[in-house]
Amino acid sequence: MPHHLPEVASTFAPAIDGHIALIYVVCGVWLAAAEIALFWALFRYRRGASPRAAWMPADGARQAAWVLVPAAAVLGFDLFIEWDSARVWAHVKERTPRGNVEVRMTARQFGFDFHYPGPDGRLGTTDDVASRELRVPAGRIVRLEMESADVVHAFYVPELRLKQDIVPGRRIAAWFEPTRPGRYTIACAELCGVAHSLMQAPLLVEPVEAWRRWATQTGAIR
Ligand SMILES: [Cu+2]
Repeated sequence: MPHHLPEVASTFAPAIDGHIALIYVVCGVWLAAAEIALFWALFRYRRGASPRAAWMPADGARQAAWVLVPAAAVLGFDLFIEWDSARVWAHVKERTPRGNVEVRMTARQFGFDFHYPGPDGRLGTTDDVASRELRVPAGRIVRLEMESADVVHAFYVPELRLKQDIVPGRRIAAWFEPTRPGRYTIACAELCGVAHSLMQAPLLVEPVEAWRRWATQTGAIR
């Protein structure tokens, strides 16, 4: 895994890192090949080592192949990256699984509020339990229902490799399965006003038992 990326704390993070690595490798190989060819040509055809340049027509299939074959190869690699990207995207964004824990999150200038279903087990009812931090159990699927109270915000936790815009007037679902207990920072990743850079909330990932104790004590879940 590329070591310059933040620590990995969700089940789909390795797939996203793998996709980034694939882009590095494909682009890196082409960059190296192009630079090697360039410097080879500079050296091979340096002044004094080769005959004088002369104009020649280049309208045959053989000459066109010099352009068309590399272009087709680049297109092929591009489609391969697209295919891998679509695969990862579908896993992270399109197939939202049912959550073991469901939380409603409201973004507003300049913070995030969280609501747990409460004793009746249903979101959007009067017994919902409010929280200023997102507390979730490790190894369980968390499903977020996200809303904005004012402008466009974005939920972003680099360690989860999860970023999702939150658009006023829409309820947008996102999911993740945290793998590693710890304290992380939820940041807003959409310029949303003067205090945008201060818009944060804590994400606390706890071992299942510790989380369950908190959840039953506060009545956050049934
Ligand atoms: Cu914001």
